[in-house]
Amino acid sequence: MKINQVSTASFLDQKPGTSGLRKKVTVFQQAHYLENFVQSIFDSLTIPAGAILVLGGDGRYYNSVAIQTIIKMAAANGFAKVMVGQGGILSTPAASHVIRLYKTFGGLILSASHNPGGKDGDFGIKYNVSNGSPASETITEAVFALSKKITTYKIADLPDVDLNVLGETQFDEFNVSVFNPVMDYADLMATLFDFEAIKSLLASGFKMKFDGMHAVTGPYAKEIFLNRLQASADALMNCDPSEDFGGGHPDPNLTYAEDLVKIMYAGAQSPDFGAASDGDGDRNMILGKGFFVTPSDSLALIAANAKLVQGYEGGIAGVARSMPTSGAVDRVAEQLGIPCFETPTGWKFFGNLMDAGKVTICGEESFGTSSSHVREKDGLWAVLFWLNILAIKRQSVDQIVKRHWVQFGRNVYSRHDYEAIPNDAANSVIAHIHSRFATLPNQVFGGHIVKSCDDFSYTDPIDGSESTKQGIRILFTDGSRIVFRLSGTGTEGATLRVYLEAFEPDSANHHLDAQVALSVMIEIALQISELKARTGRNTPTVIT
Ligand code: VG1
Ligand code: CO
Repeated sequence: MKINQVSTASFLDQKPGTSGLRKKVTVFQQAHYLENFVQSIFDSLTIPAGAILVLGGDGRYYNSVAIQTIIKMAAANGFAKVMVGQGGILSTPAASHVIRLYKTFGGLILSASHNPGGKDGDFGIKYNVSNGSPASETITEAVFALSKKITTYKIADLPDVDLNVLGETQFDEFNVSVFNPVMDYADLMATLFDFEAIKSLLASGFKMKFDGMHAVTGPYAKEIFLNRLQASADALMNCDPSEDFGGGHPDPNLTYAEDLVKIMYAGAQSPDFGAASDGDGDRNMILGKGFFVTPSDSLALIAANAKLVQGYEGGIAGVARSMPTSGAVDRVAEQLGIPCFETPTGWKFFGNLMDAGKVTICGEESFGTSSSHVREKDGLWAVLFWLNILAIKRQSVDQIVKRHWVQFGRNVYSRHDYEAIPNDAANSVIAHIHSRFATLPNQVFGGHIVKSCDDFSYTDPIDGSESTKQGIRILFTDGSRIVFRLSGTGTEGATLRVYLEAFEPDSANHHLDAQVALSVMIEIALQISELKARTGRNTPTVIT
């Protein structure tokens, strides 16, 4: 096997964000761009003899081109074997599972998640370590530092591997295995959930609709829902992956999953349960007939009902949520007498807590929920968890949520995103709020008194690493809260996220629409931030 050392010049923008490096496809298509980043990852590692690399992605445009390059670079950098999902397909949670199941060294996941795909869309790459978790900030910072001074990369002179044919190809000491990306994952789901109970729910006239959004979960959904749970074919929509996600935006929320939302809000004939997942299969949206479950409520409800589900019937050790996620799960943890951890945004902060056995279930307000069965968030897992709960409770989705609110109170919650605003404008909003930190406490806004404000920082309880500047929190004495944060996954300008939350113990008010119930909080957020004047935006791009 001939190994070439290729001279290259560094790019200065290869800084991984919340979840890996995400850029426009055209940026990744620049000569040496992908190679530089992959070599920087490999250079940050000590690769032992016999190391296996798991490789795959969400099937978006450039996926298979990148895979062929990475296979050759892995060979040149000392990996003994690359395991690649057939067709280059591997959902993010399935990749995490395969990394763990086969005790591999780690994996590269090619995805820009919920960002649009296609030639003019986004591409991305993320490194996961041997426990299946996204690399920590310590690693991603080391990779960024190396990427700024890289001068050569190593690539083996090998032919392309046919990614569509299952099986092994041997090149001297190096092996490429193309494996079925669906089966191990589906088998894992079958151990966690009562497939017989779900099967009888689906056979009882209960109607479900799952929207794969033309993204990676399609093949997984077909195997699990059609083959194993015997759902009828019309239970699935958009389950054939395409390189540009059917021209859509594979983000499962009320704005971008609008076809599913229409079906679920069509009145009496709507299905009983609707769900969708994102580009790489780690997000989920849960809907009932004419009813939207906020991700924060979904997390709380899953934790509260975990004992009903076979994989969790022994109880859960603890829960964790990202800081901007609502406090609904905190109330469940308190009642269950288990710890609840508050981490910065991004799944990489949950891995240590799970490895240490401190938490079983984790979630984020951004449509991410999962458990310690993998080290990523897991869209289909959440869908199956809901179906399992529904199969046992035999109540409607909205009944289950409303009863949960009666028991625990309702954390009314919404997130307003202002996408693709100029960086300067976004930074000026954040700087302006910072400048008010000293004077905000004790001020009264619309009857709400500011208790405190800060920039969230986190010390990992397991390894002691610190993460600062993780979002501005304005906390009020009545328990309501506003959070401002800049996105770390966008590829155009800046995205400013405003997270709004108020606690409503009184069930007489639980029927209120979140935007109505939070209207005062929304006004306060705009007033404190001067967002409209500073960004020129009068309305959010997306409300969830
Ligand atoms: C967003 C979400 C965050 C999530 C991240 C990756 O990050 O807010 O909760 O972990 O996306 O999800 P940001 O920095 O844009 O707010 V995925 O499904 O895009 O890998
Ligand atoms: Co995703």
